[in-house]
Amino acid sequence: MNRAVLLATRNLGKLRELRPLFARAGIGVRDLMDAGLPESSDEDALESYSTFEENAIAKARYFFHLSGIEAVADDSGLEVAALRGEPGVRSKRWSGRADLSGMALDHANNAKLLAQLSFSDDRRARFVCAAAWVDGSGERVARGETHGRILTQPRGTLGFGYDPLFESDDLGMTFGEADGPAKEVVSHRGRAFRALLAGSPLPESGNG
Ligand code: ITT
Repeated sequence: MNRAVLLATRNLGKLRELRPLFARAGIGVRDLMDAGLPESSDEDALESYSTFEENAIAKARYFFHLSGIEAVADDSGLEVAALRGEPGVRSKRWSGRADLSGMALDHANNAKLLAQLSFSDDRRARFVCAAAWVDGSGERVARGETHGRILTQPRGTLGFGYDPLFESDDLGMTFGEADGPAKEVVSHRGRAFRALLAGSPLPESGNG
């Protein structure tokens, strides 16, 4: 029987990045809609912890118990040095605009970031991702980070979230300018999931 892991995220940007990563690892995936799990208000309470790791485990655990399918989840965000690590685990809802979603929400968050840094010369920031895997045999979590600086204007239309404002130290361009494969090599998400998969009992083929 083919094994498929549940990619437990509602974020389409994350899904776009995770599908090729799992495909290259030879692991079949299903997303939450494939698995017949439409969004529910119970999910609002999942990310209530102060660390990325605890939130990622909470998401993966919730969806594993709900579906019975081994589940991976990611909790991620931006930590800005001059803002003492904000927005951190609050990155998604930082703007306070509960009425917005998708690109409109990203836009509001980016506008707040530019406003908060408008008088700051220190533009250093890092993205952090905790990637969690929960199945019947236990729970694992791995972290990835990537460093860069926040520009004064967005550049590029690729990616999602804070990508157009984040100039990667590794790439010398913003994550909004980098295509998926280029971003994945150095990104917090690429690093976290590669570390997670390196520690996994992997897939059914037994070739690796
Ligand atoms: P799920 O919980 O359903 O996975 P989410 O968008 O709620 O989706 P998070 O709680 O982990 O995910 O919030 C992450 C936020 O951090 C995300 O909405 C972006 O604003 C930002 N973020 C995380 N990774 C990013 C990336 O690679 N590029 C740009 N912004 C990112």
